[in-house]
Amino acid sequence: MKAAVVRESGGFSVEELTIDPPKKGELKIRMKATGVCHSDLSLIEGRLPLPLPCVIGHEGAGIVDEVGEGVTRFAVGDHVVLSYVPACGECSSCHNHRPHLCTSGKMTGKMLDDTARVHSNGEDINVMQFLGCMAEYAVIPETSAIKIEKDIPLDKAALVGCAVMTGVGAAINTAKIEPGSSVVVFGCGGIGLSIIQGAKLAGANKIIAIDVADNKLAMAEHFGATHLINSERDAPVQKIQELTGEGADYAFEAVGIPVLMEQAHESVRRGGTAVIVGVAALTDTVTFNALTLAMSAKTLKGCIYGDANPPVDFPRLLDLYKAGKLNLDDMVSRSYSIDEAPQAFEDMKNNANARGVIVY
Ligand code: CXF
Ligand code: ZN
Repeated sequence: MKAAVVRESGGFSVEELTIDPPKKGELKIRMKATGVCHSDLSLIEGRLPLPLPCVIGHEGAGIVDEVGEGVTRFAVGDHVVLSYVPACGECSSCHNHRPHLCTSGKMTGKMLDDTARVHSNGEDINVMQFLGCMAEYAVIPETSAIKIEKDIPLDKAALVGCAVMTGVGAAINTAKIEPGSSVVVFGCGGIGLSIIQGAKLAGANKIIAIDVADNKLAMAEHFGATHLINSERDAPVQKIQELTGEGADYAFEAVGIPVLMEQAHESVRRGGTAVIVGVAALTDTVTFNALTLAMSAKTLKGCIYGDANPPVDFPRLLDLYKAGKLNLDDMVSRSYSIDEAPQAFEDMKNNANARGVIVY
């Protein structure tokens, strides 16, 4: 099969690899679509420390091609969206309906039994997040698959596996935005645009989008932003104060840049909530004024995977899509073949797409 592989930090290439059949409790998925996410780029550029060589891709949808021993919940031909956190079902996070926080799967690039399914001339190749789904096939734990209805286009469904779940979930599950709220979103990539959609769904009144790229701001407006700030032209915190009076009710950082995290915290009113969604580098730190932290009574929340409960939330988001309330169609602004994956990442670096998607 063809797959996008990082062998040394700084680049990747599309290679011909072999993949084993699924073992006990695993599925082999024929991939139909894989979203191109900044976290893939972080892995390529070495900011996300995962053992190499590694197949990238963690936002995908496909069709079950083969089921491993003991699998009863899936059959060949089922359509699935992949979750990038396999949930064990037994730890306290899973028991507390917070499977996105399950840590049973270690980030070694191997499968849950600590062995590899993907190989290159006998050499083991790791996979990102138990998926490595920027490839024609992926063997994954069955707990990483969520069955979906067959009438949903898989290139749209794929986005629910990361960007859309993370962004809409940050707005609805993490922040629990109330109708009439004022909301600020720093960064209008796939996640930021999904936060905007989530804020709109939640009935926010003002949705202020911030980015350095005017075409991203135009996309933000298309998905529901009511006010746009180009942070290269205007000082965002000051502008937000002008637009909201005392600061926003909610601010979201969706880039992974420390200074934007500080600005998000500064942008909310006393008692407001700043949610950090962007994935920064392991070595980054943020600074907050120690007195203001207490005196402003603001809530600062981290958010991973939009506080998703994938078996419940993925179908819920796709129902909203089918009802015309969540716009996934315009989120996919360009499709690429797997051979065009390098171009897809170049386009992402140039802010060209809402989301680029590899299709097979
Ligand atoms: C990331 C979080 C860190 C591991 C890879 C996936 N989430 C979104 O892109
Ligand atoms: Zn992602």
